[in-house]
Amino acid sequence: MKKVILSIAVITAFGFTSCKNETKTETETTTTEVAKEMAITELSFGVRGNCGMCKNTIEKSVNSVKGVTKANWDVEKKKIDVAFDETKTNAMAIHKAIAASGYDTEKVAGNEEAYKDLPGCCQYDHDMEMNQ
Ligand SMILES: [Cu+2]
Repeated sequence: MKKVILSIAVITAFGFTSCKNETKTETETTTTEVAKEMAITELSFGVRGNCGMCKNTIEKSVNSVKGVTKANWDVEKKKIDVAFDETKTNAMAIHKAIAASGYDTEKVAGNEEAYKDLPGCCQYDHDMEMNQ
């Protein structure tokens, strides 16, 4: 009878130990998975435009791109400063969004239909110097 009790005690002890080990391993795995970082990239490039209304339209089009965290177009320099999460979007997607709203960027020409729909004061000169 004593032998039986002893072996039960030994089995229980082993059971406890293996249980504890499993829990520890799981915790370590979870901690590793949480460690992910955002990759914010800042960029400036030329965009043609005339006035404050252009600024609104250009910045609105950039902010509509998912992953963009900053958009600031300079009316004097004809240049935009943007910041975006590299894991969600890229520079070309931002150039294309601006072009779709009717404005020329250094890399993509503005959509002509959208340009025609811009208010008269916003129909900038296509030969205008960018990134001054
Ligand atoms: Cu304008």
